[in-house]
Amino acid sequence: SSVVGLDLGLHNCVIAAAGRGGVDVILNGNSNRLNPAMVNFDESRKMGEQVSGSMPISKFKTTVKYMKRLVGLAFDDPRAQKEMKRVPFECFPIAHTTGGPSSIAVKVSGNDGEDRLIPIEQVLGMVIHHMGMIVANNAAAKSTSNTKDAGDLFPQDWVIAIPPYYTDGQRRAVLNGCKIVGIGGVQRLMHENTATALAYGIFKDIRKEFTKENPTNIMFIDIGASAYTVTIATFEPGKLTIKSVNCEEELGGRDFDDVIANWVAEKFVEKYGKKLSGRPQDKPKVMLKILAAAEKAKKTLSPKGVIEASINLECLMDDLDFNIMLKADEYKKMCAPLIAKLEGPVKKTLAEAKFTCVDIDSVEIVGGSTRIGFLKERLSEILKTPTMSTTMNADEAVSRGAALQSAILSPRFKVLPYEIVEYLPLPVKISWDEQKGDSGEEGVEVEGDADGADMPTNSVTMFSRGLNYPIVRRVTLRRKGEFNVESSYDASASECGLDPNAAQEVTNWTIKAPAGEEKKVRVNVKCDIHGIITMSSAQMVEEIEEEVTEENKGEEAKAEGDEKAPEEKKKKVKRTNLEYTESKPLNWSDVEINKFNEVEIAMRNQDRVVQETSDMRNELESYIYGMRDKITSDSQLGPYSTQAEKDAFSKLNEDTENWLYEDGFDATKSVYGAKLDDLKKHGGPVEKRAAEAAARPTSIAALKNSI
Ligand code: ATP
Ligand code: K
Ligand code: MG
Repeated sequence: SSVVGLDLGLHNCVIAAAGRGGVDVILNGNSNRLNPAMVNFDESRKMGEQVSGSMPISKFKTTVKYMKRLVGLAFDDPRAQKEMKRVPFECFPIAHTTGGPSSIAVKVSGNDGEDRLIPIEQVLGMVIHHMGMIVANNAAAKSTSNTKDAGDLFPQDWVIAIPPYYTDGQRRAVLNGCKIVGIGGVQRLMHENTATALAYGIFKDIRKEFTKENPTNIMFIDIGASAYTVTIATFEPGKLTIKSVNCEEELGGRDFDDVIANWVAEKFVEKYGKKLSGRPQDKPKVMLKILAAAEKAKKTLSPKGVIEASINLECLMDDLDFNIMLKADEYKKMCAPLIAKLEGPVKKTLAEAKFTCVDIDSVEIVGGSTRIGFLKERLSEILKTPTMSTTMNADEAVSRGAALQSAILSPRFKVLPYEIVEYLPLPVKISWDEQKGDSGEEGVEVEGDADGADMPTNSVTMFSRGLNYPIVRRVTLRRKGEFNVESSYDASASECGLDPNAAQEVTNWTIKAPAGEEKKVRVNVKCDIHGIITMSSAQMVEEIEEEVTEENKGEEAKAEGDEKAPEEKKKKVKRTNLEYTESKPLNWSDVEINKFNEVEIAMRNQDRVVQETSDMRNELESYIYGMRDKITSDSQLGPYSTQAEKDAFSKLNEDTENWLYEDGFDATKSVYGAKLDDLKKHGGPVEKRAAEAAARPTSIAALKNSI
């Protein structure tokens, strides 16, 4: 199927496809649903579950992860700096041709031997593309026509789930990552929590489980690898409304791993202190080994009733082994500061929805870390409800919901209409150059219910927290010549841990009004379907006393916004679109995106060469093994060649086998192909004779039957 939804997790990516039979999570080549969000840039590129076993530890310098928390941030951003401390590979600043703050990049070595920086968005894009290939390969394997190339089955319509806390810059970064790898069909960046709500509601809606009189209120709780999200959604027939959502970006599975890992490191030092050549904390590989063991112990301790977990680390450091028991109650005690973070978002979300616990019909939990027993217990306490409901599959809900949204939006699908009322988490302010004449109502008019009451005259909170989107709003200014309008986050966004003054979050538009007399200019700003703030249009509005012609009417209807045409008799409103340019720090230009795309295509070709070489090598190897005994065996090829032929074939077969493990270990595809052809020159004719002989008795039997 070509309509997909992607859960782009910090640790795990899950992809679901919409088809005639409903929505299915697509299994990767190893028949698993969860795909590690990692790319290894060693000799050849490996992605998702190809980065397996101990590779993330043994090759930590070339294994890139945590893209979700690095894209769209300036290198110097405190959030980025914090995240970079968590990753064992090196990050570099990468400049933009337009100047401004640098983005984040990683270094990879190309097959030309040159090192180059690639932006972290591109690495995110690689994972997204890899997920698309899982769907394509799956479809190719199922396809009955064997002419289908997996590439032709690459998904066309995408909905990609993102955290609601993502800023404008982070949202743009995901789309840029997609563009770099050549994915154009992103219909929507959808909030993960909204995807979960849709996955929960749509089938119940079809079964008519919701009523208009008595809407159903559900609280969704997602605890993943990095973040904790609390949402309240209300369901009525044909419609879901996000009432409120709050996130704690610093609470997820990895924080529990850290707690255990730090404890292990301390105990290790306690035991071996003087013998150690340094602190385990300062050795990435040692810490990564401890972290892997910590995650394992954490999972062991999740179910209620388990009292301890053993942690066994062989040759951890300086050839010393380390084995220790972690008691469940001690673990819980160590996690107290993390557990304490659960309450805030629940309270805030209830308050914003104007609900109390009793209004909530059910609490649904998703995300890998909701398996931690004491988190469920604490949530039950906070919510005064004995059970957390697990109606949905904890790992699949987000991808399924995204695939459903993709089907709703896709022209390729006929789905019953379903309304989703979104909730914009971060309030957006629009401001403009001050200019003489801005005083009072005449200079500035803000339409819609934008909240401009107690704002300075040159700015307004245009998109407030909780607004549904996509939506267009506008401000009307009197202007001549060039002027600037800016979007940025409102000061109250700092409550969500965001620096509203961060340069990278500001989008600037330069609008070109005609010189001369001041004119009324309508600046239409859009919060688009992805939650990205863009300029919809800037229009000069003139009142002209003129007959209204049919042609003019058409123009009128095309104008954007939700305004009604002013009803003035014989006065015609003329709107002229003005030119404008947009500038946004960290947003790559088309030229830059094309340049990265070229690098991407080269890497992909290189991957293909590596794959085809390994396939050819395998083919040669299995031919050699297949023939080894067959050549001489009396029950197989033996009777169909002379002794001289047998000797020659056997010798070449043996020589090729030896070559394969010595000089031929690293050969090219064409060399392997040539070796295979040489062998087949011997094997082919013999096999043909054998096949003819095998066919003879049946032909005679068939002949007899037909007489
Ligand atoms: P995020 O939503 O924060 O971006 P994600 O979607 O990648 O992250 P999930 O796939 O929902 O995260 O969950 C992964 C996390 O769940 C990991 O930290 C993992 O250790 C944890 N996890 C998985 N199974 C268990 C378990 N049985 N007990 C405790 N934790 C678990
Ligand atoms: K996930
Ligand atoms: Mg998740």
